[in-house]
Amino acid sequence: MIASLLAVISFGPNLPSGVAFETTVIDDRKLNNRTLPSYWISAPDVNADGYPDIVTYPCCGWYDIGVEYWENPGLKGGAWPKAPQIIAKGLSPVASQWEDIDGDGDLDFAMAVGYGDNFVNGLLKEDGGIMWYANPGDGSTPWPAYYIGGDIAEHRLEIGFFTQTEKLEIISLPITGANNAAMSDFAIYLYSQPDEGPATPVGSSGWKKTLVDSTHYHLIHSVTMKKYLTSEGLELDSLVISSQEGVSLLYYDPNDNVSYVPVEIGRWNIHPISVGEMRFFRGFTATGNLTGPAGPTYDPNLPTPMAEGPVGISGGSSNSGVCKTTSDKFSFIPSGEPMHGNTLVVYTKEEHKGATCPGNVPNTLFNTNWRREWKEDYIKGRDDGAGGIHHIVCADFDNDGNDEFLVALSGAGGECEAAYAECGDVIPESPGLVYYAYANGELEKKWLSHSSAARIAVADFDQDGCMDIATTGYHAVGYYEDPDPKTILFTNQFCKK
Ligand SMILES: [Ca+2]
Ligand SMILES: [Ca+2]
Ligand SMILES: [Ca+2]
Ligand SMILES: [Ca+2]
Repeated sequence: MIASLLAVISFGPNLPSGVAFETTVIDDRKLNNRTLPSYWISAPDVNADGYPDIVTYPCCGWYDIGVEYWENPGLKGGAWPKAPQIIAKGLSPVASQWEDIDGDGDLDFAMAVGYGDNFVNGLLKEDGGIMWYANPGDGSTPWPAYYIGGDIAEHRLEIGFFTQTEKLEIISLPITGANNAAMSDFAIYLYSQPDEGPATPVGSSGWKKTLVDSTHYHLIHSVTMKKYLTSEGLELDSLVISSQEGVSLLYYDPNDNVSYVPVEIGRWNIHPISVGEMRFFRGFTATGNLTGPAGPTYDPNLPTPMAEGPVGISGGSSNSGVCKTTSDKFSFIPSGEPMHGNTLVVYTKEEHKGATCPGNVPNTLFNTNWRREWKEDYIKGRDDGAGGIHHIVCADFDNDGNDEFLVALSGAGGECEAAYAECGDVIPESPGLVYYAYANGELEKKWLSHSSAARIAVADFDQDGCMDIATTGYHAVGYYEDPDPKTILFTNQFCKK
C-alpha cells in the first residue's frame, strides 16, 4: 500500500498540472504593424554562440518578407530584439532545415522555395525548387544562395545521411505533382552533392538528382527524420512520413538486407505503420460522430493504400512524431489525422499474436503491431476531418528520459472558410499549443497557449539544461489567415536540472 502510494506521489512532478513555462512574445506582428503572413519556425544557433536563435518566415506566395533571424540575447542578457535581421529574401518559401552544409563550422540552411500562393487555388509556381543559403559567419546579409534542384510544389525536405555517411544528402518531398491537382502523383528525389562540393551556383544544374519514388505517396505533409535503422545495424537517417497513405517509414537499405519489406523500390523501401484516419475516406459526406471513435477504426490487417495505388482525399495522416521512453527509442507515435485534420491519435506497440511477428520489440519500427488509440477530435462536427492540427513534436521536457509531445493547433475558423466543408463546433480553446504527457499510463494534457501555432521549434534557449519551446502562428494568405499571429517563446520552469 505504502509502496503504491509512493509510486503515485513520485509521479506527481511529471503531471501536466506541474508543468510550467514562462511565456515571452518574441514577435507580435499585428501589434508591431508588421505584415501578418507567418508560417515556419526553426531554432538554429545562427551566430554559434551556444544559444539557439529563432528563425521565422511566411509561406506560399510571399516574396517581400524574407527569412527573419531573431538573435537570442544569450550570455549578453537583456531582451530579445524588437526587430529581426533579414538573412535571405525573394523566396516564396515553405519548409527549411538547418545543417552545416559547407562544413565550415556554422549552420547553413536549405529551403523549399518558389511555392505558390495556395495549392487549393491552383497557384503553384512551375519553378519550385530547393536552394541553400551559406552562413557567412560574420553577420553580413543577405546570405549567398546556391541551387540544389527541384520540382513543382516542393513542400518538405530533410538533410541527412540517407544512403551513405560521407556527404550530407537532401531529400525533397513535394505535396503535389501538378497545378490544382491535390491528388496528383509526384516524385521524391534525393539530392547528392557533386564532387566539386555543395556550392553549386544559381543557374547551374545543381546537385545530382536521383529518383526515390514517384508512385506511392500523395499529399505528404510532415516528416520526422531519425536513425530508425540502428536495430538493423544501419546508421543511416530515414523518414517517418505522414501522408494521404497514413504513417509510414521510408528508408534506404544499401545491402538489401532488411527483411520487413512490404513495398520495395530498388534499394528504397516503404514500411507502412498505419493507414491513419479512415472515417472520412474518399470524400466529405457525413459518415460518423466526430465526438468519439465512431466509424471504421484502425485494423492492422487492412490492406495498405500503398498496395492499392492512389486513394481518395481525407484519409491518412497529416502530422506525426516518434516519441521515446527510457526503454524504447521509438516507443509511441502521436499523429494528427487526416490531412490538415483535427483528430489526435497515438500509436502504441502491442503484443502480436501471430506466429511470424515476435511482438513488442523495443528500439525498432519493424516487427511491431501498432495499436491505434483515438484521443480526441479538436473540431467537433466536421464531416471531412479537416481542422487545426498542423505540427506534432516529441521531446523530453522534465528530463525523466520519457518524451512528452506537443500539438500545434493552427486554428479552424479560417481553415473552414478556405477548405472543403462547413465548420462544426470548434473547441473553444482552439487554436493554440497543447502539451501532452503520460502519467501512470494515462495521457494528460495542458494548454500552453491559445495563440495560433503553425509550427513548433524545441531547443534549450536559455541553456539551463531544460528544453524550451517556440511557436509561430499560421497566416497563409488565401488559406488559413490567423488574425493575430505571434511568435512565442515558452521557457521551461519545471524540469529537473
Ligand atoms: Ca545564437
Ligand atoms: Ca556552414
Ligand atoms: Ca519526460
Ligand atoms: Ca531551457
